[in-house]
Amino acid sequence: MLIKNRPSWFLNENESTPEAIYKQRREIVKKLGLAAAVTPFATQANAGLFDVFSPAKDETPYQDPRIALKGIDSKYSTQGLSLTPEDKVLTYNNFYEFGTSKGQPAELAKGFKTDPWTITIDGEVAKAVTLDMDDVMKSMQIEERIYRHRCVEAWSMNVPWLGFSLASLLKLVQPTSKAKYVAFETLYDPERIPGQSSYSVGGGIDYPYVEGLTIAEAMNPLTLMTVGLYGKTLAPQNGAPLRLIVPWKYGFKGIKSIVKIHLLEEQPPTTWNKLGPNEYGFYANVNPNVDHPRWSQASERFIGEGSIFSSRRQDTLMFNGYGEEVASLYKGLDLKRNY
Ligand SMILES: Nc1nc2c(c(=O)[nH]1)N[C@H]1C(S)=C(S)[C@@H](COP(=O)(O)O)O[C@H]1N2
Ligand SMILES: [Mo]
Repeated sequence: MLIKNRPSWFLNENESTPEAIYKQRREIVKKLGLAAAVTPFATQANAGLFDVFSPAKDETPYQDPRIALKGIDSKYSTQGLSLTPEDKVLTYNNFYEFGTSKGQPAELAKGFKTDPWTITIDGEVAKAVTLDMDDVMKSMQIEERIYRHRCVEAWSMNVPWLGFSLASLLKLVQPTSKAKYVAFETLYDPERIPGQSSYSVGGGIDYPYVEGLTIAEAMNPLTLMTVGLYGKTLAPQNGAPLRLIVPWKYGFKGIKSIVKIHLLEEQPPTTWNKLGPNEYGFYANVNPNVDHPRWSQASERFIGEGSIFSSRRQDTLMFNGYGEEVASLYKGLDLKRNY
């Protein structure tokens, strides 16, 4: 469900630090004479309670920050698979900086300002640059690419993204011959991103979230710098204003809200690999034959129409169905070892 209006527990932007949220909750708990055994952050279960007793409601209607965006059709779009409904793409998210449970990022990222925004591209390049996101939007040819989106948690979607190839952006900076890898970094701003200052929201991950690709993966035409979905610019919970989509890899490679792109000679560290090196590799290519230690990757729950809990299962495809375009990148590489 896409919640159009702010829930009553959602604070004004200038108050929305984790401390402020926590203090407001504590105040309410005190007023009610309730025991303090209430979690500091609203969950779906207790939101109703606070709805009833919340003293001052913010009556300003919530303004959807997304704006209309068109893209030209792409030959790379998925054929013959229905789309995941927009409301599911907007609410069934992983963006741990805004909460570790599904539905939480859509709420906690509301009001997250992504304008102005700059992206720095530097390292092994002839021309390092800092680009204004507005200029990126004006200068890049936006395409619509319908891609399969497969999370390592064994669910999948089919999403009409809008974006441009990473290769077209990297050409601007002219990578040097030493540029063997590309590293990406999410914005680090604990004052605006609750999970970066609160363990209970962000799961205690070492932020900023970082990801990486080999230069060949980065230059593959499928690799998409994504700025929108479903005919609009990205919502904050989907990684506004700019995120990566690498459709043949597990979703965690698709780093959100990027501010830095650094080209380098050595393989860069990546967030999930640092957290669990035997569970999450650097490559993270979708592969039905290589199971995650805790679950099988042979099939996936496709998030479509109807309840998430009754999603149908479908077989997982090698390289998520993009083998024709990318299998040659991994010739001679042992994909069981290099998961
Ligand atoms: N910065 C950041 N990027 C992130 C994540 C995250 O927690 N933080 N989660 C990843 C995971 S696990 C997935 S599956 C996708 C989910 O993207 P979506 O919510 O737009 O579907 O984002 C990826 N990018
Ligand atoms: Mo994921």
